[in-house]
Amino acid sequence: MSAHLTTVAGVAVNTRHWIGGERVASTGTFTDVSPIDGSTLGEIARGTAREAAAAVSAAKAAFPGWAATPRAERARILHAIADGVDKRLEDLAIVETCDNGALLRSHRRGVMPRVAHNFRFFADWLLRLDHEDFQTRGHTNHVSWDPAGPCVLITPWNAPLMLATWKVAPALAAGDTVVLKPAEWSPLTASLLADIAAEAGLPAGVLNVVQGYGSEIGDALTSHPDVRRISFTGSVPTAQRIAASAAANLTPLSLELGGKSPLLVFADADLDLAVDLAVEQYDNAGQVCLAATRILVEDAVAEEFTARFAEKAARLKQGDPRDEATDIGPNIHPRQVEKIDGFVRRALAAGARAVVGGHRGDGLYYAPTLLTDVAQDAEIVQEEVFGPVLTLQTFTTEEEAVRLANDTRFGLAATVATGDRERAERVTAHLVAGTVWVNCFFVRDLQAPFGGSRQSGVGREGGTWSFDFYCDVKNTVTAPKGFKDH
Ligand code: TXE
Repeated sequence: MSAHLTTVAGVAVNTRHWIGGERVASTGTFTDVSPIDGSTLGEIARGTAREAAAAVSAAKAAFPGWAATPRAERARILHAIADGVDKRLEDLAIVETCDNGALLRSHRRGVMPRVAHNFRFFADWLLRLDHEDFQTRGHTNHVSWDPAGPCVLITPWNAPLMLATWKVAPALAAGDTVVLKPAEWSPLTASLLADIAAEAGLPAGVLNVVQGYGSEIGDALTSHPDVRRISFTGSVPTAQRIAASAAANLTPLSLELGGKSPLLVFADADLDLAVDLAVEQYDNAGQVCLAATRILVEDAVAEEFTARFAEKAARLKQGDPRDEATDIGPNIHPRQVEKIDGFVRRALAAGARAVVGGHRGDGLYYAPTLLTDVAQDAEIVQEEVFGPVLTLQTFTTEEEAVRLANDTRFGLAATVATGDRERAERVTAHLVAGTVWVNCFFVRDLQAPFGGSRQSGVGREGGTWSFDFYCDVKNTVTAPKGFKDH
């Protein structure tokens, strides 16, 4: 096997960057390790400012051609990419599972079909995108959605290809060109995407993929004057660094950051449903930005809720994510497990009680954990853990529930479990969150706006909101006079 290919579960993956339609090496590499068993998956090109500049330059060179490509043709190529994702669904699913430890069954049945859908959805939306012209004192206003230019897309490891394509698809649909920088803990499926896009006929330089540590290659991408948009999903401190770096050129930013979302359980709720919603928060070993990690339960049902929750959580099967029967896989990285455990240790030392779990398991597995007896201002209630760790607090009134729910620096999502429709309307009206679910969780249409309030983010993604971001929206006002043919 050639030095720039690695084989993961029988699938060949190129470990180099993809720049201007060529595979490009760096002088250095970094080791990509599987969270399942610590095995080495590959030596990946370790990007530097040099490859960052080359990728932006390739994206800049490809931009005029792609921007001028008729919409129908752009849409056709995006559909071909979606077909390519479908064709390689099994490869993508197993490689992603080996790389980030999330469940193979979710990748097969939920995540990878959704990746294909990302391309189809934005291709179709592109063809519908147009404002009606309107008149102002006989003058015609024509609003157009012009491609903006090269975009830098920086993505995390918790749902690597899903979150990358959520940005790549609308950017390409808009007529922009892309430099994608996947997370160093899960670099592989982005490389497969480059292969799929090339096979689908995407011209060279329209999609570029650079690998490496954010701390080493990030700044050269985000401070580059030829970059017209930066979209980032990740942590608040990294977002702050990116915003500072982008400030030099005032490059527009879309930031999708962390959360500490609440699940409000009222005494009038269907308790079975509420327990199901709460246990669902352990999905992806708790590495979900939207996860409702703060469970707020009305006093009257707190005891019963907690008992039912503990019973259901005990039935979750933790183990190898490649096994179809597994419910919870490992966390991504030793550093992340240390971080999770640190949060739990400090919470227990401060007087919290572990009703469920509260300790590490073997390797990178962390026991699903529920902590009670936590104060509202405690670190464990205020900070994102990004592991299978939930807290439970109680409330007596609706006002108190809303106050607790809103009392963090985040505002990504909130979930309400109640049997009373009027209460649902009252409570949801007061919640500070980009997405609010009532008696459900994680139902997400690509047409809907997605993003966070407060420190959970800047901007919204999805449907029109994505095109608003990736396009330069232009209004052309034409007078009814002055033309020779008038
Ligand atoms: O994230 P980073 P980390 C949260 C979660 C987690 C914590 C730390 O709480 O525990 O963040 O995770 C790139 N310039 N979320 O440290 O650093 C990096 O290479 C440009 C929530 O892994 O934000 C990767 O591609 N880029 C979240 C990406 O940023 C830089 C998902 C995300 O990594 C960079 C992930 C720089 N200076 C973590 N430094 C969510 N919202 O879903 C790093 N990167």
